[in-house]
Amino acid sequence: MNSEFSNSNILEGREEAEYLMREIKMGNSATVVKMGEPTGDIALIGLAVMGQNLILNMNDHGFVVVAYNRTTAKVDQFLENEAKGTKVVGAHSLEEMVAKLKKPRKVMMLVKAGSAVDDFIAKLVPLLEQGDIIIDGGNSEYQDTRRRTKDLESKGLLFVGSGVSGGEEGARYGPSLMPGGNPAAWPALKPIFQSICAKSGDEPCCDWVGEDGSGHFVKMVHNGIEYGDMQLICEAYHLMKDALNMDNEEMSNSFTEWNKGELDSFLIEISSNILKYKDESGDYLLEKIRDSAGQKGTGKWTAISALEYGMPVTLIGESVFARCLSSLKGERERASKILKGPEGAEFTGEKAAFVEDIRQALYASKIVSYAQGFMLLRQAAQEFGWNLNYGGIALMWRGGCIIRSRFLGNIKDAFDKNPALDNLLVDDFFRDAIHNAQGAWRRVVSQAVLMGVPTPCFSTALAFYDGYRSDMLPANLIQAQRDYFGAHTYELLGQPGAYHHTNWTGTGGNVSASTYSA
Ligand code: NBP
Repeated sequence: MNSEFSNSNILEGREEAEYLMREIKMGNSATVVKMGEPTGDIALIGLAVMGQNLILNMNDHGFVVVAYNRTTAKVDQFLENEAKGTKVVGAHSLEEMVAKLKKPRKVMMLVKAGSAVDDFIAKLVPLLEQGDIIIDGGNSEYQDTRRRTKDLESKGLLFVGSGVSGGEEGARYGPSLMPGGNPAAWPALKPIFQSICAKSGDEPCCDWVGEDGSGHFVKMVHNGIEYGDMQLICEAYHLMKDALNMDNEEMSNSFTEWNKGELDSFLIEISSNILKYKDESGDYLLEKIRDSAGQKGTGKWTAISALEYGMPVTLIGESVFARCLSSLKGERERASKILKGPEGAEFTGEKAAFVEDIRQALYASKIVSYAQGFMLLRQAAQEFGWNLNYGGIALMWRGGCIIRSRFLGNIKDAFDKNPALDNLLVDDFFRDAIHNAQGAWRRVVSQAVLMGVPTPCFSTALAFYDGYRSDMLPANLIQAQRDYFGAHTYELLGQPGAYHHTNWTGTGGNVSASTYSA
């Protein structure tokens, strides 16, 4: 069947005409449009789960969306099913799609990250005019977004790379949106993005993030933090199960309780539900799931960026490695028959008190993780000259996305109080929170070590905290060693910037290596 003359197309044309007649009858001059003129507020390319749901969300908020997909049969399917009875307009070619858009044209892609995005951009460029906007809402790598923003700017087009978080449900009813790129695009996008996004109270969980790749960088760090949050919850579960021998109902109840306080968050809520979920045979499903974690790469990208920009984002790094270790299932099974843990280590304290200790350890570790995530954002902003609004970013994550939590409201407050805050840990609220939790945190990490229960993220967070609060670390010895074996030089306390070399053995020369810092 020639799709140009499909039933859905006729239906769509009729619905469009009826819609326009209704608008004309309403007599609202702002909404009256002439027949034949383009009516599309925005086009959306990519009719998979995210694209379809975002279109329906935009439609609910009164925007006319032109829907397009590489496999055009999906346009017809969408119009005949999910989009039936809506104002959504279909297009079967990019030319048709562009012709249906009001100016400046806004074209959003929700397609697989990578070459698909570049292919669509290449096809769109000849069809668009100066000032038109292309938005990539997929999980693209931020360096790609930097390149695309620059490239399209040279062609007079405005490019935006927007993080979209919240999965299917978020896309449908309110995602967290993190747009960055060419700032000239924001005034035209703002009314659409801020009406379809999640809200925290009355405030939209979407604001302009910053220049070129910053939107996708912020989304990447969001995903890294998500890895960290998930691993912290897993460590709490592991301790409850193996150190305290709690059953799934008890663990679920603890998580439900935790969700009423400082840890109130989407991930704690779903973990509580998962723990008590039973399958058809009446068994807890969780305990039957293979303990080998998957990953798609955004946690790894965050850890790589942390290494690249020299920021100690240790908790996200550990959470990625914890997934890697979990995936060595066969090797672990073999090792478990060879390698022993501590003999007869049993928990002898008071169970309820230790559950509360675990809650506090989780809270303190989570504060460290977010502090590290914001350190990475600050460093990237410096690296690329982005003007990031850190309080605004906390608000963007406050609702709609996977890491949404009450706690992000406290982070926003901290940056509102002091936008130039050095580190979240030194904010009064978080300083006091860590001071209150640190006794419990240390007990949990010690107990875990004694019992042989691995808690890589609780432990690394505590080690970071102890390192960050130390005015003196043993790096003086590293500097001495480097100078001893490689004449790499060292600075003296109180004299930064002046480099010295010592002939430590009396047999080396006095020539030093060129200085560098890493
Ligand atoms: P997918 O990531 O599965 O992508 C499906 C879409 O990409 C379809 O429209 C498909 O067209 C198109 N596509 C592919 Br695949 N290869 C293409 C190519 N070479 N050229 C042109 N189009 C191509 O869909 P999704 O899960 O809805 O995700 C969309 C984007 O949003 C992705 O970047 C994803 O990482 C991101 N994201 C997803 C989620 C989530 O929860 N799923 C959350 C947040 C962000 P076709 O129909 O013709 O094959």
